[in-house]
Amino acid sequence: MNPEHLLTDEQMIDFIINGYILIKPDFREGLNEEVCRQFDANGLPGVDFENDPYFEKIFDKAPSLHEVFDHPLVEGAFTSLLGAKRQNFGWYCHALGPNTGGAYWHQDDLNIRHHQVRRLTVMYYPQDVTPDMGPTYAIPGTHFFDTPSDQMGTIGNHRRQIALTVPAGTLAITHYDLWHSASRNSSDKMRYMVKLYTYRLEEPSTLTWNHDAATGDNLARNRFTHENPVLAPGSEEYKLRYLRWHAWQHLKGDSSEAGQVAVPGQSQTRDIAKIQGYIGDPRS
Ligand SMILES: O=C(O)CCC(=O)C(=O)O
Ligand SMILES: [Fe+2]
Repeated sequence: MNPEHLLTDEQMIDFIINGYILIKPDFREGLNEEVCRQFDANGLPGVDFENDPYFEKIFDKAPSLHEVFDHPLVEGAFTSLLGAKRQNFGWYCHALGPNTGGAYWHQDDLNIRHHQVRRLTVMYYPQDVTPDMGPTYAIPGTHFFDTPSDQMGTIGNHRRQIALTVPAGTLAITHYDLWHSASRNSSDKMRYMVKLYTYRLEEPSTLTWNHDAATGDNLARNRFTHENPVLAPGSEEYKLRYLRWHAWQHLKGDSSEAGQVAVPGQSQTRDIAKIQGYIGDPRS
């Protein structure tokens, strides 16, 4: 793997804080349009759990997707976040027809959540997504919340929600647990989004991104302390700071550094003194 294709500390920290990054590789001219044309012409794969449990037949319908997901920057981002050994566990095309679709906040799958970077949901948009085309919405920072699904479904607009109105060829690489929502396509165009689920097969033991040992930890510490994308109140913010730091240490292959606070539902011990030391405002 050419190190130039790996993510930087800034991008890794963005991912930990916000629960997503956007990348836009320099795909060859016409590749995005080709993917759309292939879906237009061939339709979507049918559901066949027995023979195609991960829905890989999507590649029969749109073979050009190979080129998208084999791009070195895509590979580099996946390697940075999940290490070299990964397993893909689902491929989907979300084709949202004109005047269809609705919105509700959710986290995918069962409520078995991880604050560490273990699973990704990757969303590739082969078209420019305009506000009327049913962009995916997300709320930065919500990947740390293990939220009862029935309660999330009752939440309407959130003051920090973002619409992924992105240019063609963008991939949103998101933490699997990020709150997100489809939205209504009120345009007269089909909106395509190709989604991949993928997870790490090995615990981190070596650095897998472009980490700068001289500056990385300080940058992480400062940003984890001061950024608050979801506008969590103080009583929640300190938890996020801890979880971010723990996720960072986990990626660095050294979870012991973070202190051993118990995360609800997990069997870790608690070292409050160390954590309080960390969450103290470094400006004071
Ligand atoms: O269609 C979208 O924009 C989002 C769909 C969704 O919730 C998902 O892919 O999990
Ligand atoms: Fe979803």
